[in-house]
Amino acid sequence: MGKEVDRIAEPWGSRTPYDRHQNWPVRLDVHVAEGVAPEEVDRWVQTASILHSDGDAMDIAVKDGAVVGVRGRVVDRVNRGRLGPKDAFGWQANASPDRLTRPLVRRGGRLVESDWDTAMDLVVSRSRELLAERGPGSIGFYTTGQLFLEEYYTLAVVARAGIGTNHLDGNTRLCTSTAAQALKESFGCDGQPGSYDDFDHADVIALFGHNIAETQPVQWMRVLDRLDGADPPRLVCVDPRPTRVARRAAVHLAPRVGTNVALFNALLHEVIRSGRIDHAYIAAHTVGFDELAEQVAGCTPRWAADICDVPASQIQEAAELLGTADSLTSTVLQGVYQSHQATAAAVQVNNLHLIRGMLGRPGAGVLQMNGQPTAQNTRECGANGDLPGFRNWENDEHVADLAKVWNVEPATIPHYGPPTHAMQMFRYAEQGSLRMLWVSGTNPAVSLPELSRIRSILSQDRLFVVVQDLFLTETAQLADVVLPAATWGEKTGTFTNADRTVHLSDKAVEPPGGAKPDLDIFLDYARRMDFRDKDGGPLVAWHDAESAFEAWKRCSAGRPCDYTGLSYSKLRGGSGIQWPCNERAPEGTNRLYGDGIAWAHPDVCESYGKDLATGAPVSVVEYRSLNPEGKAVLKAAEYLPPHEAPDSGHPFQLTTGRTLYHFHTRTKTGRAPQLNAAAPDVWVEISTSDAAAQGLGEGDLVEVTSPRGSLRGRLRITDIRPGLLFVPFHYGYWDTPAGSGPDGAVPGRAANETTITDWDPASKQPLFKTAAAALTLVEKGSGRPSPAPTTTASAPATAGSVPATEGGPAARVLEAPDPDLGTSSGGTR
Ligand SMILES: Nc1nc2c(c(=O)[nH]1)N[C@H]1C(S)=C(S)[C@@H](COP(=O)(O)OP(=O)(O)OC[C@H]3O[C@@H](n4cnc5c(=O)[nH]c(N)nc54)[C@H](O)[C@@H]3O)O[C@H]1N2
Ligand SMILES: Nc1nc2c(c(=O)[nH]1)N[C@H]1C(S)=C(S)[C@@H](COP(=O)(O)OP(=O)(O)OC[C@H]3O[C@@H](n4cnc5c(=O)[nH]c(N)nc54)[C@H](O)[C@@H]3O)O[C@H]1N2
Ligand SMILES: [Mo]
Repeated sequence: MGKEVDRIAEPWGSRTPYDRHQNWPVRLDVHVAEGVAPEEVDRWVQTASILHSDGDAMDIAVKDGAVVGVRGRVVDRVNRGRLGPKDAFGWQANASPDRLTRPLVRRGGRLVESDWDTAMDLVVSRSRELLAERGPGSIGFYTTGQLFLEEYYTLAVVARAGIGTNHLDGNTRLCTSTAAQALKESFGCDGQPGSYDDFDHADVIALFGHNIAETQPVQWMRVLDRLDGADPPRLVCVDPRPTRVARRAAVHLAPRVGTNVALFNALLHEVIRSGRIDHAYIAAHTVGFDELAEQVAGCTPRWAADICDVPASQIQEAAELLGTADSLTSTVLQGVYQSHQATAAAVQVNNLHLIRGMLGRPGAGVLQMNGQPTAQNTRECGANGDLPGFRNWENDEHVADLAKVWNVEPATIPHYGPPTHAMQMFRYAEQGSLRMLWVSGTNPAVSLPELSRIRSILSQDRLFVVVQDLFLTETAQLADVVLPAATWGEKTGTFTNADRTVHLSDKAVEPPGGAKPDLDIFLDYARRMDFRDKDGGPLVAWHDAESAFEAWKRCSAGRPCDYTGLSYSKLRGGSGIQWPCNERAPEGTNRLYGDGIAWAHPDVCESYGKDLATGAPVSVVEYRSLNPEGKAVLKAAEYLPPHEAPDSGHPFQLTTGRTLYHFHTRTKTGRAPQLNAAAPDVWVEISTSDAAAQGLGEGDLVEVTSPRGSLRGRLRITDIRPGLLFVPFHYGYWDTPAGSGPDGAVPGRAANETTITDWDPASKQPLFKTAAAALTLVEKGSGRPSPAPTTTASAPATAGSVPATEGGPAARVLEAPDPDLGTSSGGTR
C-alpha cells in the first residue's frame, strides 16, 4: 500500500528506476491533512500544479466543502502521479485566515474595506476619465503567468480592443520572454519544439542555467529514475552553483555569470570543428550556417576558458558529449534568460540542436523552458506583449485576421509599434504618461529590479493603481483599489505547461467571502465599460470559463497553438493533451518540427526577428531575402562583456534565484507551515575561499550592497564558484515587522533591493542574474546556522557541518507504487 516519506527531508521521494526507451513508471503521491484518511475524502477534483511550469496533474481532496489535501494523477503524461513538495503542501495557503475577502479602496491615505460596486465604479470612472482626457495610452495592464487561459484571453480583448491600449504585458516579461524570443528568432514562432517524453529517450540531457531539481522537481524525479535504470543518460550542467543537477552531472561547467554566449560559442566551435554536424539537416532546414561557423571560428575552448573561468578541457569534454549524443535533450532557463545576452545565448542552444539535427524525434528536443504555471497562455493569448494566437503585429494580414475574430476594425487594435514591454510601462508611469496601472496576479513591489524605484513609482499620487490579488501584498499595500481574487481550486479554467500540455482545472470549493474569479472581474469590467464590437454587439460575448475557452478556440484556429480539437469534456478525466490539437492531430502533438520548420515562412511567422546585440527589429524585406522559404534561422552572436563588472567598491558578482521550498514572493508557500519551516528567512551564499579570506563563518549576519541598495541575511558557505554571491529572491516584507519595505536605517531583505534596472535588448527581460556587490559583516553569528535548506544547491560546503533543517511540522507524503487508492486513475468523481 506504499510508504510514507518526509518530503521536506527527501523532496524527490523514492526511486522508481526505468530503462531507456521505456515508459516512466507510475508513482502515486498523496498528502491529506493530519487526521483525515484518504478514504474519508468526499470528492477528488481534477486540476494541475500552479506553483511552477511543469504542469503536474493532481486531484484536490474536498471534505465538508474545504480543501483537505491533494494527490497526483497517475493517468497524466506529465507526472504519472507524482507531486513536488510545493504541490503536496502549498494548497494550505488557500484557506489562510488573511485572504482578502472584500474589495479595499483608498480613503484619506488608508485602504479601507468596501464593496464590489464601489470599487468597480472607481475603476470604471477613472478609466473613462483617462480615456476622455488622455487617451488609451494612459492606461496599462500588468498581468501574470499564474491566471488561466480564459482570463488572459478576456484581458487581451479588453485591453487591446476595448481600451485600445498597447500597454498590456505580463510578469512573463521577467520570466520567459527570452524563451519566446529565442523560439521566434530560430523558428519564426513561439512554441516549444520538444516534449517531456524526450527525457525517456535521450542519451545526453543538457541543462543550461536550469536548476530543474528545485524548480521542476517532478521532472528531476524522472531524470533520477533514468539515472538508476539501464542505459542512463549523461548530464551536462551549466550553472555556477553546486546544484543537485551539477552533483549528478557527467560534466559540470560553472562559468562566471554573464558569460554564457562565450561558453556556448566555444561549444559550437568544438562541435563544428570536430565535424559532428548533420549536413543534410542543415541544408534542408536552416539558413545562416556559414555566418554561424564564421562567428564561432575563433571561439576556441582556450579563448572561452579565460572569459568564463572554466578549464578548457572541461569545455572540450562537454562539447564531446553534446557532439556525440545520438539523442540530445536540452533545457534552458533563468541562468540564461535572466543573465547577460539572454536571447543571444538561448538562441545558441537552438543552433546546437539545428546543426546536429536534434529535433522532432524521440529524445532529440529542445525545451526553452517556461517558469510560471500558465506563462504559455499569457503568451498565446496575447496578454504578454504579443498578439493573440502568435499573430505578427507587423503583418497587416495577421492584424486583419484578428480583427475579424473580434469583429472590430483592424485600426482598433494598436499595432503602430511593438506591444509595450513591462519595463517600459513602469518607465511610462515614472514619467507620467501612464496614469492607471492594473496589476493582476503579480507582486512587482518584490519581484521587479531596483525596489526603491518601483515603490516610488507605485506610490505616486498621479498614478491610479489597481491590484487584484489573494492577499494584501507589498504591492497591494500601495494600491488605490484592491480587488480580492479567487484562485486555483476556487475557479475553473485551463492552462498549458512548458511542453504544451493543456490541463483543465476544475473548481473544488467556494472562494472565501466576496473574492471573485479573475475572469468574473474582467467580465464585470467589460460589462460596466460597455465595450462594443463594430456592429454594436458586446465585444466580450462570453460569460463563463467554458464559453471563454470556446471563444479562444476560434481565435487559435489555424494558428500554431491550435486548440480547436480540445474541449472541457475532452480534458476531463484523462491526461492533459499537447497542442496543436485539431482535426489533423485529434490527440494532440508530442513534438513540433518532426517534418520541417512549419511557422517560419515570412507570411506566417510571428516575428521577423531582431538584432541580438541591439534589439533593432529585422524588417520584413530583410527577412524575406534572408529566409524566403521559411527555414530555421541559425543566428550567430558575438560575446559582449556584462554591463556591470565587479570593481574595488563592489568586488563580488551577485546572482539571485530560487529555492526548492518557496514560490516567488511566498504569498502561498510562506503560508504553508511545512514549506515555511523548510526555509523561513533569507540567506546569502558565499564560497569557502571567499568566506575564509574575509574571516566569515556560517550564520554570520552580513550586508550585501549594490549601487541600488542593500539587504541583510545570514551567511551560508557552499561550493558556489568563488567571487559569486547568491541570494534567494523570495523574501519580501509582508511577514516582517517593517511591513512593506526597508525600515528607515535598517536595510531590507529582498534581493531586488540590489538588482539593476537593465534588460536584454531583444527580449526585454530584466537581468536578475548579474550585478556587482559588496559584502560586509554586520554581526558574528551565535553558532546557529543560516536558515538555508541543506537538501538543495544551498547545502553547506562541508557535509554534515550544519544540521539538517528540523523541527518543522509533519511533512509526510504517501507514495504508492501502484494506484491502489480507489479511483485514482479516473477523473473527477
Ligand atoms: N521551487 C521553485 N520552483 C519554481 C519557482 C519558484 O519560485 N520556486 N518558480 C518557477 C518560475 S516562474 C521559474 S521562471 C522557474 C525558474 O527556474 P530556474 O531557472 O531553474 O531557477 P533560478 O534559480 O532562477 O535559476 C537557475 C540557475 O541559474 C544559475 N545562474 C545564475 N547566473 C547564471 C549565468 O550567468 N549562467 C548560467 N549558466 N547559470 C546561471 C543559478 O545558479 C541558478 O541555479 O522556476 C519555476 N519553478
Ligand atoms: N531577483 C530576482 N527577481 C526575480 C526573479 C529572480 O530570479 N530574481 N525571477 C523573476 C521571475 S522568473 C518571476 S516569474 C517573477 C515572479 O514574481 P511575481 O509574479 O511578482 O511573484 P508571485 O509571488 O508569484 O506573485 C504572484 C501574485 O499573484 C497572486 N496570485 C496567485 N494566484 C492568483 C490568482 O489566481 N489570481 C490573482 N489575481 N492573484 C493571484 C499571489 O498572491 C501573488 O501576490 O519574479 C521575477 N523576479
Ligand atoms: Mo518565472
